[in-house]
Amino acid sequence: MIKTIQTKPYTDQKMGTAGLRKKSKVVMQEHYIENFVQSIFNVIGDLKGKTYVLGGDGRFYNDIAIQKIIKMAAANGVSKLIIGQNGFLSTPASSNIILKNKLDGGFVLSASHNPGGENGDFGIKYANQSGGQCPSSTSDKIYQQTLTISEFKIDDAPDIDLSKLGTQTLGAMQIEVIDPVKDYVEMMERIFDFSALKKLFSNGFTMRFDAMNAVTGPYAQRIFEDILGAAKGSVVNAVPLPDFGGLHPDPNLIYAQELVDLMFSEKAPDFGAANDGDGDRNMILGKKFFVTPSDSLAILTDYFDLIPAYKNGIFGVAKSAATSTAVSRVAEAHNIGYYEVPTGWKYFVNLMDSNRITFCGEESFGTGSSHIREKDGIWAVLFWLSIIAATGKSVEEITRDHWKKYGRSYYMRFDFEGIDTNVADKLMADLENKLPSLNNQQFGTYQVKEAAPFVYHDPVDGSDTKNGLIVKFTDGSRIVYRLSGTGSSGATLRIYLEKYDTTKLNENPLAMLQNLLEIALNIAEVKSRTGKQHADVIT
Ligand code: G16
Repeated sequence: MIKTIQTKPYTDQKMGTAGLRKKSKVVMQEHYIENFVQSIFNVIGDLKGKTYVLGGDGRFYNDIAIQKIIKMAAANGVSKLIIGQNGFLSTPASSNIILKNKLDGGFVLSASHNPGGENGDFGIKYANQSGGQCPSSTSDKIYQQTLTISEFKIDDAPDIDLSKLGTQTLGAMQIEVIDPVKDYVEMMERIFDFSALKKLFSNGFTMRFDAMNAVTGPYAQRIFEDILGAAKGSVVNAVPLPDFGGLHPDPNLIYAQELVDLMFSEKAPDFGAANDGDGDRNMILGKKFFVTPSDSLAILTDYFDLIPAYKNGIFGVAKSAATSTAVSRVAEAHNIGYYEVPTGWKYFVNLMDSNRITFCGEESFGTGSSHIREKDGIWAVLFWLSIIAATGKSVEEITRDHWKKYGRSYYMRFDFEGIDTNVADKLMADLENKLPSLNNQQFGTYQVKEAAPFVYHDPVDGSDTKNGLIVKFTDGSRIVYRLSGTGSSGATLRIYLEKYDTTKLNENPLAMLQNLLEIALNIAEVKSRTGKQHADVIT
């Protein structure tokens, strides 16, 4: 029976960089999910004939939220839902299902790399028919709906059994429960040369993949161990758990501690990688060696012709403004298109759809290609393994060769977390006002070339987006300031530093960037305004 339930609006349902992200306890409030989902349905309008994919990273509340969405979809007239078995689907797998089946969109229940559990975070990413997350023009409309919503529709049915594969119905709506891994594996087999990768492992190559108790465990075990022949146990933390077993599934040097410790020990395997909660982020490590995501994007782009799916050429490459400029030099060398967009994978979608780019990536441990419209953690790992298989070189050798060829962008990010939002907003506003006065100023050996907000004009839909403040110096060094859009409470100030060098290739990044860091902190008055003497997280 379809019920119409009265509700009151929440005022905090604005999507951030990637969907809605909140503390689990916020999302557990009465009608919170219902309000948000009904607002999306209201903006879409007529749902008759429409099919959506639905799944999540298995975090706490995934099981409850998914049942609510199923019953609301049925009550609102959706024709069909395709759902990952037991409610699991990684973000890249979900994007693939949308594109492969030409669906109208989908929902991924995840707060990505944020911790899970009752005291952790929960989130919903909403994708449209592009396979990527909806553009800001749509999320703005959804936010307006959430502010005025007064009722939602829901089917009063018992919970749907999502453990069995196959088709069932709820009222007039079809529900197809699918293997969350199968289509994704088939896609990877089409992109990469699996026989070359099998040979790599049969020759004794060793790896450790840390799924961080999140969604990629089953994908990674199937691909790396079952199909490619990596030793059993190469994939660790492989069972998705509601609280990620207490891990913070953010694949970086701080949170992927277990993997980092192993890779920097004498027992390190040849290769190490980790993915985040919903499987779109990746970290790449060699023996005692870390590859920055910015370098990773540049290196993958340089080796595009080793991969069967790209060997006939790629259109171009894009990065977020905060990401280092390493890939720009590769784009120039290969004479391919090069774009800089605001932070947020959704800004790459138009460039991919219009064949302007094939590859894209971000400093925040995201790399991907136009095979889908989300970043893809396992894709990045398979790409690296393919380069290793083809060149016979280690991760470190591949990266050092790259620096020799193109020079090195020393790059680091400093995060100041848990700042009062008013303090953070004021810091950014005052800094923006100050930028014009910085032009041509000298700071030690650094001279400012240009200081301005980053404004992106989308060449496809003509929209303009302002995101972050950039100070560029005459030697090519850069400071980028922006506030994170993925947190669930308070504000996080991110400061990104880059210094390019063609001769000093083996220095300590922190030593290379120390002066720039002091300049960045002083310009923005970070210490006096936030009370913080040091960054909370450095990557
Ligand atoms: C999301 C977006 C990315 C973005 C990242 C960091 O990633 O999809 O495009 O780079 O957030 O955003 P922020 O710096 O605003 O916190 P994910 O993996 O969280 O979906």
